Amino acid sequence: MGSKERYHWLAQNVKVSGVDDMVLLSKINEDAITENLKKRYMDDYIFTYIGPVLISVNPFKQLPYFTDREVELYQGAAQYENPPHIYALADNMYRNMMIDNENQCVIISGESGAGKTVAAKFIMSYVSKVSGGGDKVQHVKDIILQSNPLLEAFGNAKTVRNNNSSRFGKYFEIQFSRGGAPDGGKISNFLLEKTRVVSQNPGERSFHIYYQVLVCVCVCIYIYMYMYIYIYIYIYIYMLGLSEAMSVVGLSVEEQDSVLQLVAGILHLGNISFREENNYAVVESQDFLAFPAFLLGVPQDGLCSKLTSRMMDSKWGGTTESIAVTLSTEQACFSRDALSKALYTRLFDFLVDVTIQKDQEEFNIGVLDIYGFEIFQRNGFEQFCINFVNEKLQQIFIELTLKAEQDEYVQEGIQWTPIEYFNNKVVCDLIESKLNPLGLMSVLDDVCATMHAKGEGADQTLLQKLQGQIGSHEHFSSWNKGFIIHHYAGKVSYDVSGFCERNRDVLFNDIIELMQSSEFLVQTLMKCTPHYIRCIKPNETKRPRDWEDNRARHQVEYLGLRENIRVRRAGYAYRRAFNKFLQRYAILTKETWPRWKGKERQGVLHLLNSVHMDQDQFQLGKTKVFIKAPESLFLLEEMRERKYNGYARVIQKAWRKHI
Ligand code: AOV
Ligand code: MG
Repeated sequence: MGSKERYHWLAQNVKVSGVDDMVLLSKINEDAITENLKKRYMDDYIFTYIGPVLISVNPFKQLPYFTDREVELYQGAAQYENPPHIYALADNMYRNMMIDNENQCVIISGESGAGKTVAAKFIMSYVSKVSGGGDKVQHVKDIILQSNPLLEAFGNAKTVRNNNSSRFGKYFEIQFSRGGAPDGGKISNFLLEKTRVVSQNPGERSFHIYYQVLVCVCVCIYIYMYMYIYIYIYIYIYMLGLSEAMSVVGLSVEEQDSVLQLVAGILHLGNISFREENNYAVVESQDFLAFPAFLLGVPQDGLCSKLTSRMMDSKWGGTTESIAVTLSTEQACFSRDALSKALYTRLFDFLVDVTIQKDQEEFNIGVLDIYGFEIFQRNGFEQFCINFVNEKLQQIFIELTLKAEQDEYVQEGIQWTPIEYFNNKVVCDLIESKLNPLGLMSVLDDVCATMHAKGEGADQTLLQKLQGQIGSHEHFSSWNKGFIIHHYAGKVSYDVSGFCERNRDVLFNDIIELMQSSEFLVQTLMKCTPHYIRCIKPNETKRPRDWEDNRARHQVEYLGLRENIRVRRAGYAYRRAFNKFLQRYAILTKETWPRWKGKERQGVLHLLNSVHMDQDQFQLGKTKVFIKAPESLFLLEEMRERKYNGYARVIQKAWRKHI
């Protein structure tokens, strides 16, 4: 679409509703920000900018502006040309990657049900629509898009806050060739909420795949009863499109069969119950044992003894022997659940391990979509882990935007009035510190290492130790069932019961994984040019056009939007190293084209003076040029384009004469 058509389209379709970029608000306080978002939301504009940061409010309904027409509209367009849109952000990432040869990533944050996963899908579909073609590329695109429904079936579930809630964190990397065609990809998942396999809070459900298989089993039984035909489970799943998704990511028909058989096996494991006989656990009904044993492909008696006994080393004289120790009913239930969780986690890891990774990486775009901050009536160990990951993400946002931005001004010697903001590092330290004073995780690990986690009172000991060691911390307090953490997003009361047992269960896997992944987060994210989408959930009813002012304002507060706007407004929208800036705009003056011969800093100054940029619009730091308003930069871009077009015409003319 040319700029004329674009203008025409916009004039017809866009009505002014609040401000597009909240940097332009006349008053910067939480009320004004919330009011602006509300005004736009009520007019069906869910996207708003704070400079390069995109704010997205969940509309809870399909909006008409995600068609191919918009894909075309936003492709290659400058940010100010069109209304704010997630496609503009996606396009910006793709173009930055191509022009600056830098990896890009987008961090999507917001509480549970705010629209993170939907946003991640929009980004992936946009990038796949605007990037190159060809058979191999199409295959990679198919995998990228089809992995979504597959992972959602196995990793998402209905919770009180979101009917399709992600119960795992995901970092999706799309790899590109130098020409910009996607030719590889990689998914890293972390901290699947595996306890959901065996227990759920009231009003919640297990992973979607369970119910899909259950319905399928019912269909099979029905068909079997009427003796029409014997039917495989996956035929029903095929109807759901899951089979196609599995095929695209490279699973053979046999593997698909095994995956579903395993899910059914885990499902049936849950039916095994125990009763007590002479103080020991025995399986209540052998009937319930046979089918899961068959589905999991293990002998029935083997499964039975695995569930009701445990091998222990015992020393006799000088030798060590392994003997089977019979379990109590409580222990047997625990081992049954542990088996279900372990099987499910492995299955999930297997599915996530979609390897279309290239040997040699050129460029990539990463999308981070995790489970959002959550506060339930009862908050257990799972919520604690989830909220901690969110706390870390907020920390990354602060590090990379508010702090880094201000640090850079200081480093570059730019004149600047610092802006106050709440740095949640203090809350992260409260949880993860390994030094004095020890953080909550270390205290928890200590208690688990020294006490039998399921033993009476381990959780109470934990609570006492926490009170003793971190009780005076300003973001910590206790209540009769546990402790309260004052997170960046609000106070959450955690019920301490089950903490030790669950921590132990995941201690050597998930927590280490979590710690590594949060390091990995930080490190991977630091290496690329980050972009941010801050999602806001406007209500708890999940209904469209329902705006709860207090909820929205609370999110505006804790996401730090006010500080974000203030830093942005006082600061410089654009910064580039002198050499990169010179390279890009060299064509604008004959002294800089094709190459400036003097010092780079002088070259930049010469260039900016030649185009008559206002003195108060820019500052030169030690290594970089800082430009205040995006409009000044757009002006430079336009001049550059005109020059190039002019040259192209001259060359064409000369060429025609020549032939
Ligand atoms: P989340 O990822 O942020 O929650 P989702 O992306 O799953 O939230 O969004 C929740 C629901 O809101 C979706 O299933 C859609 O019904 C609706 N929704 C969100 N964004 C849009 C949109 N742009 N257009 C239309 N409907 C939308 V969680 O994974 O629970 O943290 O853990
Ligand atoms: Mg999600």
